[in-house]
Amino acid sequence: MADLAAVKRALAAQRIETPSWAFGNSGTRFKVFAQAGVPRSPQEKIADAAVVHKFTGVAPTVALHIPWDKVDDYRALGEYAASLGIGIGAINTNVFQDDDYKLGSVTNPDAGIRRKATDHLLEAVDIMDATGSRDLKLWFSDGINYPGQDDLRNRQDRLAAALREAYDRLGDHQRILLEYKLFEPAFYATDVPDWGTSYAHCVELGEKATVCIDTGHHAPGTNIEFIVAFLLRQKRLGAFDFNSRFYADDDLMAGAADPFQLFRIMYEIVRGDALDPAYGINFMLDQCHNIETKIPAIIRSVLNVQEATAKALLVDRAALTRAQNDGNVLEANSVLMDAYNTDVRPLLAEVRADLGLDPDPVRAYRRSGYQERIVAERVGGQQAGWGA
Ligand code: LRH
Ligand code: MN
Ligand code: MN
Repeated sequence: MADLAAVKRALAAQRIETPSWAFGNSGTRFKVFAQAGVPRSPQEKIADAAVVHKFTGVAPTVALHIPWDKVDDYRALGEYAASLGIGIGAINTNVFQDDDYKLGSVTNPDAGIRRKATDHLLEAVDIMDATGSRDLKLWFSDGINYPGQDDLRNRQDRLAAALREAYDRLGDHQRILLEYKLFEPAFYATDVPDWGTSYAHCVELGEKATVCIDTGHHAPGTNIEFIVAFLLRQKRLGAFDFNSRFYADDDLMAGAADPFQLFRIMYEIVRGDALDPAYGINFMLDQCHNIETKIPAIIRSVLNVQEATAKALLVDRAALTRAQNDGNVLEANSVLMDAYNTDVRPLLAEVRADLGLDPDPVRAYRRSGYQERIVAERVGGQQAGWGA
């Protein structure tokens, strides 16, 4: 049996980071459905993130995306967040929305464009310095659509050179999170397509470079928990972008499409003693809420991650090890499934009550009147950044 008091302590200490862009209007390339009450500024996104933290108690940081969250004074933005009780999380770079980047950003054959893209990475570190952020999150849309379009290997060299510059600019407490994605917007070959490529670049860079796993960025059927186990063993797992997918990079609510997968991932995290914030993994959400109301959907996503984590913590690890060592296949599998099939909602309600929170954060949000207030006050909400 798992130690219940220890499970509750771990759940109360868990941290999940929200993405500023999830609060803004978003959509597919076919249509952006505008919602009433969405933020008109980075400050209003931060205010909404603070509300998610207020009701969940476990989401005290918000990731920014630059230039979507561009302001004149980043120090003041960090102070504003602090005044609302939250911190600035990962700074996400954006080298994918400029005409110059049609053939790539840091891997572009044109040295001038590579310079511009690399300068953006360095600017992001300046923003980290001003806001107190620890994590430089890098995702490159770079890749090619046609065989022969560019030299695959030269592109790796150009990527390595840009990463080196960004890495050398980091302060002691700062680090790079290098995200991979199999395809889209490039379709034939992506320059950082998988965890192995990201991992190899991180090893080449040094200890402050780690891999970010976006759960929506794999081929269908990929065993993501294996990647988690492997990277933890190598001490190179730095972060998650949690979201759900049915088909491609769907960016639906974490834990909605496949809660069992999220449980299997969180089990490897627990098994690797990597849940504690002191270990340093940034458990972020990276999702869009195109048709559902955003703030309650983000709260729901935080609860889904908590539920998967609670089930992972409930696995009877002694019984599991025994069954594994005995070669008892069915028993080992049922030990894991027993934990997965436990209804952990009452346990999480207790954890929240102990923290002085409402046991049902979505209902508490709905009762709070915040949604009605922002709908009345905010006119002309900002788009998250793409899909126009
Ligand atoms: C790319 C991605 C990456 C971006 C975000 C908006 O698909 O997952 O993390 O920064 O979406
Ligand atoms: Mn992502
Ligand atoms: Mn994505």
